[in-house]
Amino acid sequence: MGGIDRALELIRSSRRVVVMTGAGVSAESGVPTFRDDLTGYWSMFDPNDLATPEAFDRDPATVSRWYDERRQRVLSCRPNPGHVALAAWEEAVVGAGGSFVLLTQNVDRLHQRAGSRHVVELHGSLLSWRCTRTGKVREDLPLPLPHYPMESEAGGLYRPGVVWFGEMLPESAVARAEAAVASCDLVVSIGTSALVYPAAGYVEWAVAQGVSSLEVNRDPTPISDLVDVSLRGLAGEILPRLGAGWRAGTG
Ligand code: BV8
Repeated sequence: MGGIDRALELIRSSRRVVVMTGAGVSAESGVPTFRDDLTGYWSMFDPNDLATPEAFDRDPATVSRWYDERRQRVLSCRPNPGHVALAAWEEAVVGAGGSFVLLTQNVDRLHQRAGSRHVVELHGSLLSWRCTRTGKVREDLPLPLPHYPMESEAGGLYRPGVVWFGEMLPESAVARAEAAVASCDLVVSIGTSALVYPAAGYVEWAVAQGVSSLEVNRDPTPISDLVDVSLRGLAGEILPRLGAGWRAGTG
């Protein structure tokens, strides 16, 4: 039986779904990924230069500009068929009395713009900026920022509202992710290199619990041999096929 058919079998018999997405699910929307040679952000910058609290302390202007440019870019991108298929899948599962939690490492908000409602942003969002003095979060800062870095009303600076390397994930996100993984009957990893923790650990934990597991990714990853079915290909092409087959199965 082909991979898609086996994947559909797992999907049709699931009622408590956890999906984990990474940059690959937004690639077809024009949002560069992190570790792909051609488009990866990291190929243009050294992550230690930009995605760490030390980098912001050392050079807040450069880091603020990089994140503001990414914020402007994602606001000009649109959800792709992969995002839309995930939102439709969630609606169908929840409508049938099941549960569906979308854990995302992405900071682009495209899942929410596609209609996904049960989204847990493990690494924050490019649209959020947080005051370094008060911790107050704002999503309404001018686009682009008037200057880099932007001072806050409290006399601090506005830093990107994302989780940097070496920073803890938001407690609320961790709590929601752990609760979802502990009670799921299907875990699906989509468009992620499965290298960043603790996000990658949630999928490994679910697999270790023995729940059904599926991966949709363009390239092989460290979990490709761990999951029940690993589909090689583009999220924007495979997810709509899974969605159509799943809906047919529930007819
Ligand atoms: C933490 C937000 C506890 C910012 C990101 C040393 C010191 C400190 C920490 C560590 C350390 N060593 C290890 C760690 C832990 C570290 C970690 O895991 N490092 C890895 C690299 C080894 N983790 C952390 O630091 C986390 N915090 O551990 O706190 C702690 C506290 C103090 C001290 C120690 C520990 C915080 C991690 C969060 C970091 N923030 N982003 C920003 O966006 O700038 S991570 C960043 O990577 C993005 O969020 C991204 O989502 C994430 C993962 O990348 P992917 O999404 O998977 O993207 P990638 O490009 O890698 O892969 C894309 C995939 O898609 C590819 O496989 C490709 O084949 C596929 N693809 C491409 N196109 C398509 C496709 N698939 C389908 N369709 C397509 N069209």
